[in-house]
Amino acid sequence: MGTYVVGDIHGCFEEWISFRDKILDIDDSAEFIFVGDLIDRGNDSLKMLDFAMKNVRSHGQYQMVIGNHEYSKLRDLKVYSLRNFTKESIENMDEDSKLMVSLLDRYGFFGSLIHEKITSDKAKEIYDFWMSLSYYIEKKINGVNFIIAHAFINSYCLQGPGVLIPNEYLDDGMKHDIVWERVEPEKGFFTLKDTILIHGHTPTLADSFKQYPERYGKIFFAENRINVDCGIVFKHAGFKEANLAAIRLEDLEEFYLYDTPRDEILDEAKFSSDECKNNMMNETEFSSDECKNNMMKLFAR
Ligand SMILES: [Mn+2]
Repeated sequence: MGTYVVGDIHGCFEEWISFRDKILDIDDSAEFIFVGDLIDRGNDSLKMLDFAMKNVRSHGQYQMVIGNHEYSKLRDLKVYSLRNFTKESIENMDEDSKLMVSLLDRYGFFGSLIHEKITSDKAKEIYDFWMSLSYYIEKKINGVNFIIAHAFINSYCLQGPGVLIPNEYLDDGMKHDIVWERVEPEKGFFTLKDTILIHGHTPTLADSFKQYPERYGKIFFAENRINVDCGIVFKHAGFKEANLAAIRLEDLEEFYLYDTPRDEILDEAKFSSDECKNNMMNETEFSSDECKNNMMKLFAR
């Protein structure tokens, strides 16, 4: 039985179900932990949200930490839940009011609440679900300490050496930064040096990853940090390398929805010659694969 930490899904519900079934085929008691950002950008945010609300439990087969796309909607969702919207009142809403609600966020989430006639009572359930989520989950597996969070956890979230402030005592600034922070691809998880941080948030399709073509669109290992966001939703925007990925905590085995051979991807001339030149001039010492090998040694201790 394995623990699979799954990258950002962003409304790609069908891809998620295919990926889950692919993993369950080889491990029928698999446990899944989402790194957050289940909604927005993709077409099926509400379906994905519905799946999460039905299945995610704090110690269940499906677990989850909150992402910035959930976090940033909390306040407006609370307002929505207090407006006493019913199916009837939404049906009778004038177009201007619908537009005002749909403009609450730039990804169309609130627009789809109106479109699907989501009542205030239902919105309150969504709000309560998101409020119940942790900002980080700690796991100790085979003697290795893991922390799962959406983006990063800075040192000011420590309450003492090697000890993070418990979820319920994090302040709003800390919560904001845990779901939003972006650090350079190579940076380790300096906050807790003896712990591996597993996170999403910055797809490994981002420009900053182009200098590591062998890991472009794949799970990225940096010292004691693992980025599992392979940007599945950007498949719909023409990124051939976009993928849905999970890492198995028991042995750091990588799992992908699409097992595209690397040569095929790299042959696509994704990288301009200018970029190639920059890469050659960089002559960086950094190797993500070497980072992975070093992390694997932790299991042998
Ligand atoms: Mn994010």
